[in-house]
Amino acid sequence: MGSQAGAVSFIVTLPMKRKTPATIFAHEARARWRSSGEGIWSLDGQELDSIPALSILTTLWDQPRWLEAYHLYDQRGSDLFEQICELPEYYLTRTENAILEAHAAEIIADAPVRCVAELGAGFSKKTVHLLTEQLRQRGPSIFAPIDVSLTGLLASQAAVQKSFPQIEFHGLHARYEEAIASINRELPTLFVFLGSTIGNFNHTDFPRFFRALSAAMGPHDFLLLGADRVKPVKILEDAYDDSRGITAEFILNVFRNINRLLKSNFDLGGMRYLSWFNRDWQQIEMYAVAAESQEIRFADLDSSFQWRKDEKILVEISRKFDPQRLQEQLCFFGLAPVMHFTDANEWFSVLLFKKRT
Ligand code: AVJ
Repeated sequence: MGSQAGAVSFIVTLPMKRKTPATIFAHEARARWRSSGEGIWSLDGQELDSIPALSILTTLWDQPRWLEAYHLYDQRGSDLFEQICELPEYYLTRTENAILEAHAAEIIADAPVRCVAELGAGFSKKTVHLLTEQLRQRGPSIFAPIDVSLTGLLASQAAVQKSFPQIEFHGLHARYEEAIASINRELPTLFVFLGSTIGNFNHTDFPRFFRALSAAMGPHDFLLLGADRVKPVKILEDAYDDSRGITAEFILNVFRNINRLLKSNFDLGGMRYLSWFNRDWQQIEMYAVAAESQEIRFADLDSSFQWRKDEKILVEISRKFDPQRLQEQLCFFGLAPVMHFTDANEWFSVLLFKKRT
């Protein structure tokens, strides 16, 4: 009886499985995702935009006042960040790209997977190196970028489908942790988290993120992590205070975005940008400072605060790492170091880990 029932369900589900391209999702998770167009998936009942008000007010009322980094990336912020990546002082993007270009073949050879899942930022030159090698070494594969920006996913999709028609594209429109938890653990996957975005995570976010990631990873999964390194302070500080003032514009733009989201009245002319390397915390801290006292009102929320002259709001942190320590730390989360790649100056590290079983 048992085997007969098994045979019947096999016959029934096989054609359905063919029609559903999403072997990328774990069986239990599949029902929670709905298609938002060909190749793009959204988590059901997810209102990605309902949280900003709460998140912004909570951290602005903290002492010192601060903001979560993801508010930086509205359309203008994303454009400004693209410009930062091209700045002579901002060595991160081009250094990481050179490392990946030089070592993509080795990375892919060391990580035998069928799927590349990229956290954030969609599709760039860096990802191209990995997908090119994945296709060359393994043939048709899956690429699954995870991003809260639908625009970013659509741009990524257009680029991937054009350059890599043999790669199956599944854009996951969700927060990292929710998307990661839905990916099929039996599908060997290389999680890719580049650009030293990990540097934005504070000391609470960091363990929370790696605990969630490691718990979601299956026995055949790998993690490729890009991390900016501790180095002479002058190099670090220049990278976050460029001579053209693009970084300042990027950081202060967060208040333009908040004004739009919450109908507030931050005066961008009445503030300035300030940043430095905090040696104790090994992080660049990026602040907005009030040039004179401003009363900040949130029209729809019936609340306000006095932003005093010279008071700072911490808009972003960018932590700098020591790769050996990072490897030791990730061991505590069940991630075993496989490879470490760096540049000739040892300014940036790309680290490959395997989920320990
Ligand atoms: C996107 C978080 C990696 O920290 O270097 C660049 C953001 N902020 N310049 C970084 C950023 C100001 C960037 N990350």
